[in-house]
Amino acid sequence: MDFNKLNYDMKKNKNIIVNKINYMTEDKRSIRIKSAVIRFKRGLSVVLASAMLLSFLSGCGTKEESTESTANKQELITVGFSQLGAESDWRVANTESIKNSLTRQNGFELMFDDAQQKQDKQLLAIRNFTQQEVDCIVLAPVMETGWDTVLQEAKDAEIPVIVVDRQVKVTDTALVTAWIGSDFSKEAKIACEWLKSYTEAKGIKPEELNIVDIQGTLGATAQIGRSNGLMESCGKNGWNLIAQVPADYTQAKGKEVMQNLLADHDDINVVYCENDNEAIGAIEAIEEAGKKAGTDIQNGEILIISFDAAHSGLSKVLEGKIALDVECNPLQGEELERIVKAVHEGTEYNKYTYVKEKAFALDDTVTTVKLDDEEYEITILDQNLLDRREY
Ligand code: GYE
Repeated sequence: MDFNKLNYDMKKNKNIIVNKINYMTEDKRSIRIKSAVIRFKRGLSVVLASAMLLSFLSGCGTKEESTESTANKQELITVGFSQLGAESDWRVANTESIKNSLTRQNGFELMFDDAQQKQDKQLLAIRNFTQQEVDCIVLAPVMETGWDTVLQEAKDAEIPVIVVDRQVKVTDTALVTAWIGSDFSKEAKIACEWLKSYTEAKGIKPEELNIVDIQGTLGATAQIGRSNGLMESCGKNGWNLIAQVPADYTQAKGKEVMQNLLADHDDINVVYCENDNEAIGAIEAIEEAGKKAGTDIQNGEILIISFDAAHSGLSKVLEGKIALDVECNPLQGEELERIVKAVHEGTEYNKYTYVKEKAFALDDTVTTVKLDDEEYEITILDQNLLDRREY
């Protein structure tokens, strides 16, 4: 076997592979990172070593089937996926989407770890994946900080790390190979601009709005973007922000927090829930307290804003109980698959990919909102749209 030729053919092949990303991206800075080349070199040495082994085995008259299955195994890209938990419908859909894309059929060997919303568990999972020398680590981080050491260990072991959903704050940005997720600040702006237009259209004065914010897990990018966006709008518009309480994105905590808020304040007329599960919990608390979730603030109804627009949340929109649901798209599997392959093969990909998102309401008082220079359309929900919802 001519190993020089094999080496040359593989290099040539690497250079002509073109990867196309059909997704909405904001950062057009396509990169070809060093670690991908290192991974490629590592792959190359594995192939060379196995080629030597194969030629030795075939000399010994070993059966064809066994050489074939060895080759098949080597083609699989091993991925360790540390998912932060299963706290919401969004999260379950995100896990499903990634599992459905990183399949053996698509060329992956996936190792999955659910950290039950605990960063310690995620740190452990990443260390395990690094020790097992996976080809790539995928991380959906519970919060932004605290990742430098484990990600440095992965980098030292030449393992690329792709972050999905929330972001990580690390001193060396090269610790993250790529990221896919949502623009949480933009989601908050859409929600607040809608509230501004809606209340103006109904003749409700800014100082009449008494808002409570049921926050997500503190320190998560989704929480930071959504809470900060609301605080800015309250300051700008003169709305009263009477309380901000975290509820970890779960229905049970959303309900408990809302019960306490209702006990402490009798003038709440807007509840800004940082995800659908919290909103569903809050609605339960509101109804159990004998109040009504709806849009008629002037007649005592409590207006609820939510994020995710999962099927469960949209059902509440259609019932008139969630006034606005801003979409956060969890279906990141296909894009992740493309990026993992590109990183592995050393072809081009975008470092940052933002997914596309909509916003849904039942009431058609507001059909567009203005975001800086962009006109953003509000989708008016109907049964047909709800029936077609994938998650
Ligand atoms: O909104 C929530 C989930 O980080 C975007 O986390 C994600 C959020 C999502 O648990 O439902």
